[in-house]
Amino acid sequence: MKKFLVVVATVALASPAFAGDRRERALERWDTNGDGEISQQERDAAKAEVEEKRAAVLEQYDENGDGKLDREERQAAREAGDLPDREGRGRRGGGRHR
Ligand SMILES: [Ca+2]
Ligand SMILES: [Ca+2]
Repeated sequence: MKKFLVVVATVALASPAFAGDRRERALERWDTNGDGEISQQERDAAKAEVEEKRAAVLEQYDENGDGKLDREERQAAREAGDLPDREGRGRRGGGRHR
């Protein structure tokens, strides 16, 4: 089963829909040693960075203190440029729920 997932991920990354911008930008941003691949370590670092940013944004924009950003709060953050557009749109296959 795990192997199946790896195959799917590989195919997805290799397909034109995924091969372009997104992957390149991920590499540009997170491939810190420049070997053209995101290693587990780099992935962890990326995840930590994203989490940290998310936590900071949350802290700043969670007006009603419920621990998450509702639509209005998220919009405020986005308008201020503190929330990347692609976040909160569920484009990462529901990855925003963690
Ligand atoms: Ca690397
Ligand atoms: Ca809130």
